[in-house]
Amino acid sequence: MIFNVFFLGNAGCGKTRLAYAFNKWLRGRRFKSIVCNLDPAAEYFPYVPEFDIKRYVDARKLMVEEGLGPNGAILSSVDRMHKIFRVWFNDILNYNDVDFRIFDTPGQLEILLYRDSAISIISKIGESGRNVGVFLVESKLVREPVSLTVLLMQANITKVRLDMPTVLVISKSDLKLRSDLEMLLSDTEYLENRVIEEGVGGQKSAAILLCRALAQMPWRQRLVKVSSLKKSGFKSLYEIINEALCVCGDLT
Ligand SMILES: Nc1nc2c(ncn2[C@@H]2O[C@H](COP(=O)(O)OP(=O)(O)O)[C@@H](O)[C@H]2O)c(=O)[nH]1
Ligand SMILES: [Mg+2]
Repeated sequence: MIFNVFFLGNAGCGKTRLAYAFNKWLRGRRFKSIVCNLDPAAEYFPYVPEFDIKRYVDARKLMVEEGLGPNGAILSSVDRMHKIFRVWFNDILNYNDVDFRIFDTPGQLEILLYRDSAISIISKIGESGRNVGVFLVESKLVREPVSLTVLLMQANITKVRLDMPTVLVISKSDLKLRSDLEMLLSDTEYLENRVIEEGVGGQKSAAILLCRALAQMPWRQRLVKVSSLKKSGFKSLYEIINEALCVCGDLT
């Protein structure tokens, strides 16, 4: 069974670097793995992906051809990717003896969340293997409890929209982390108390309500931290991906 691993998260959270570094790590452990770029607007890769959607749909070219702005071109690209799915997906299917396909996704997470064509692409890919999402949360955005609360909510929304098992992973862990991060992630009451103590202004009361909603849908998983820079945490990432797809479903 092939694992389709989707790296998800906000622009700049480290998806592209991790796709490259994790792929290399997997290969070093004798797994067969490929990287597939699904970002039609990707400008630069630290690697040459085995599959690049830009060979079929290139947002920059669409800007010129259709007289669109950058955002319009990305939206139009995703719709086009959906329309010609079979054409490009065959290229990926040609790598039929792999264990992992790593999908690097568009910088703008909202395209995946709110565009039906993007959701449909992910679901069609899932017919060829087992989909798992890795939602990356950047270390510097989790130093402050209100920001962490919002990101946790976003991770939940992503899981609901994309309808696949999803794990939460802290990226860029070589940068400073809060010492109570594990508690913040595993105990919503503790998170709420930190929001009350550390939050400011009007956002605080709304964040408290979000914490209470999160208490109904907590991330029951252990803390996984990765750094593409230091090449650390990849074994934990590999293990949690496996566990997310295992029938037992226990990620603690
Ligand atoms: N310190 C540190 N920086 C990183 C790491 N991974 C990525 N970055 C930096 O974060 C920025 C965005 O990374 P990128 O992989 O392009 O993010 P993406 O937009 O999610 O694909 C780049 O400047 C990277 O060099 C990491 O593990 N540690
Ligand atoms: Mg990227």
